Amino acid sequence: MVPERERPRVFSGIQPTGSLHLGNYLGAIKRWVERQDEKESFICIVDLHAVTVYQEPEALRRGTRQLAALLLAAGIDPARVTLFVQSHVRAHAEASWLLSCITPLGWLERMTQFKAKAAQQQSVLTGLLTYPVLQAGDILLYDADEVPVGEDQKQHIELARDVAQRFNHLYGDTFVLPRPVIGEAAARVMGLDDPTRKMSKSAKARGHAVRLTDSDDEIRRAFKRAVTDSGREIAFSDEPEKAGVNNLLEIYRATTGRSRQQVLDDFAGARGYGDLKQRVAEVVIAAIAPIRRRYRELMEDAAELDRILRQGAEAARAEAEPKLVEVKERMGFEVPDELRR
Ligand code: ATP
Ligand code: LTN
Repeated sequence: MVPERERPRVFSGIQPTGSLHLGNYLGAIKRWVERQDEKESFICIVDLHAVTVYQEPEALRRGTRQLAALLLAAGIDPARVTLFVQSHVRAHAEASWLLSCITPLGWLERMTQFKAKAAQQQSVLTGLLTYPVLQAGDILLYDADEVPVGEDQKQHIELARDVAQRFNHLYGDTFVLPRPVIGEAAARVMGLDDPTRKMSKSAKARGHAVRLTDSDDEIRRAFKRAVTDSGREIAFSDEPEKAGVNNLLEIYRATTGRSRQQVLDDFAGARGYGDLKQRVAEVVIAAIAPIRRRYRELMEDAAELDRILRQGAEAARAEAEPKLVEVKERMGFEVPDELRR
């Protein structure tokens, strides 16, 4: 049955595939932190998604712990949010298989992320194609209403909704229909080296991203080198040639939480782009430096990190396992007692 809940449920995920950047922070994590009291939230480190592209085992292990520490450092509070690692909860992999059996191939072949990532590989792995089905399972197992993500994930959340609808139609009302919740500011932070491409963990070019673990000087340097244009006008704009300046203003707006007009007022007396870049760098440093410091402390305390992740996995299983039993029963599987809680 689809439950009625007082507090809407939020679910979101992030891959342990490299250092977090400003796009991940402004587009997703900062908003998860800001809303952790309003909603009942589940935040998942999606290691099963990460292996859709080969991960060196030691790097995956390290990346998973680093990501957990960074999320905590950024303000995710394990007393208020269920923070857990996807592979610690077996129901995710199992839900993915069941849902793949009701998902038309054509829906997956149409996904723009699949098309873009597949184009970069010589041999395309099956998991890269079925990635959004695993993601649908993540969300649907927790009856999540809202999925706060960056703009790039909108299509995947809509697919999860379509899969839920199809399941409900075939087997009766089982899943809540989720919707993407995309921030108004910084929904798509662009690369500093190329403001026509989204800032991404997997892009390795120097000066592309600002990482949450970068030093103050590295951040200053990255902004100093940021690509702009040959003009002087500091304004929000959709024009492709103004994409660099627009990106800097968006970063400033999302970091400070100020309105477009306030941002323009702040820069009314600015002396050209050099001044703009420097001031954007300073607000970003003010936001990131404390995260970097807390991250270092958390990485020192392995036992505490283990405790938090164990507690998160236990709380997640308590939700996901009964839901999976319900799904299997609806589909006609015999569910033995030992698989029930
Ligand atoms: P990759 O480039 O390796 O695919 P990624 O940088 O996109 O990784 P994810 O783990 O896929 O990172 O995304 C985590 C969250 O960050 C998602 O909600 C995603 O929408 C958001 N996000 C990622 N990049 C940006 C960006 N440039 N601007 C805004 N939000 C972003
Ligand atoms: N595909 C997402 C990560 C992700 C996710 C999820 C996001 C996996 N499962 C469930 C929201 C809800 C990404 O790459 N950002």
